[in-house]
Amino acid sequence: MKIETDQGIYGLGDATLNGRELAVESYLAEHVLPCLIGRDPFQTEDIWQYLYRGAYWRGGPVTMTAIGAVDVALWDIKGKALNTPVYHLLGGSSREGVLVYTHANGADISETLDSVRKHIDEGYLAVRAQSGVPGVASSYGVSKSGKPYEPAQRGLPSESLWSTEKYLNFVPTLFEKLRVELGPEVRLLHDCHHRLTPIEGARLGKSLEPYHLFWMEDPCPAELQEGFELIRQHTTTPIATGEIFNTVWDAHDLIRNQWIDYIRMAIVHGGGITHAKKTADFAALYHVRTGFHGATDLSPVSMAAALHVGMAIHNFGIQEHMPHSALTNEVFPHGYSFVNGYMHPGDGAGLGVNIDEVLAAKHPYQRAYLPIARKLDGTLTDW
Ligand code: CS2
Ligand code: MG
Repeated sequence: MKIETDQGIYGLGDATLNGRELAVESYLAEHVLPCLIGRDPFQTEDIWQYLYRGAYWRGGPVTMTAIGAVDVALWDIKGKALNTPVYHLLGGSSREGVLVYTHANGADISETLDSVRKHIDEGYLAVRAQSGVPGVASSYGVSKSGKPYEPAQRGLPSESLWSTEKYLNFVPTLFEKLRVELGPEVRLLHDCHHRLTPIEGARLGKSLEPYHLFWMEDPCPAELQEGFELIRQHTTTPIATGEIFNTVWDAHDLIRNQWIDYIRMAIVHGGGITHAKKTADFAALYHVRTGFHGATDLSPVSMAAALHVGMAIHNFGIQEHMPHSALTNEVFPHGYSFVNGYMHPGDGAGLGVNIDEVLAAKHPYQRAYLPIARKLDGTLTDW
């Protein structure tokens, strides 16, 4: 999304919501943008409160992604108007660079090991490992086409089958092999993608303790925040959750009870930089660090915003980095960079990202859906 000022400065925001993009576009075009005409773009706090409280119907992914898009664009404008990178406005640089992790996956343990090794050779110090599970036709996070993993597909939602039992028996063997082959240094992460019950998450966390994961992500759906207390009672494997959260209230109990170690709420889906900073500051009181979502369904605008916040806040943990395609990077030229496992947002004014609207127009939106998942007996479950 692009917001233009009458001074000729424009800011970019990211309004993507994988599989529900048009809902956000309509919310912005029909309900939000008319209210922005004539406002002072420097008033990020008042505009955030206006869009959040003024809507009456508050929260949720569509609303908060729309607010996030506006907010990020306004911070971009602010930085450009002051000729300074956004992170300077958030506290300046608290670190040399932003530690990132990327995604490795394979059809089996051997392929996954090769994929982790490839990313280590590329310079990553932290790698998420997802593998095909024997007896499960298509496991989460495993590319089917040999191309980088991207879950959304054209046409109606595809259906995949899932077996928690096979998964729980398999995953410890994956990380045992990775540790034996790669040693203790590389930070290994794993995403359960909301598929377990709390006690199953506790079992998995306990079984992974010998392999010292950097984190076990989304062990179970987080609507029931106290479900994470049960996991916490059984395992020291660090826990990350929150990529589908939209406000700090979705994580309030998780954070204040220290039931998690990393909060993943994406800047774009969590109300933008204004709310991400407040959420991070609240999390800092409870030793909870950030691990913002950064999959390829979030644009380079989102990536840049996450890097600016990651540079400035004290309780930064790690940043997800699934590199975008060459075409996406061509549409969104940017100043951020990756060197030896760390990223830096660059020191250009604002976010340091631009958009080639002519090139973008050559790739019109095509509706795509995230898959759904069913257990082997056909019961619908969390994808
Ligand atoms: C995943 C995401 O990156 C992650 O941790 O959970 O890839 C998620 O599946 C997608 O963002 C969904 O659009
Ligand atoms: Mg995830």
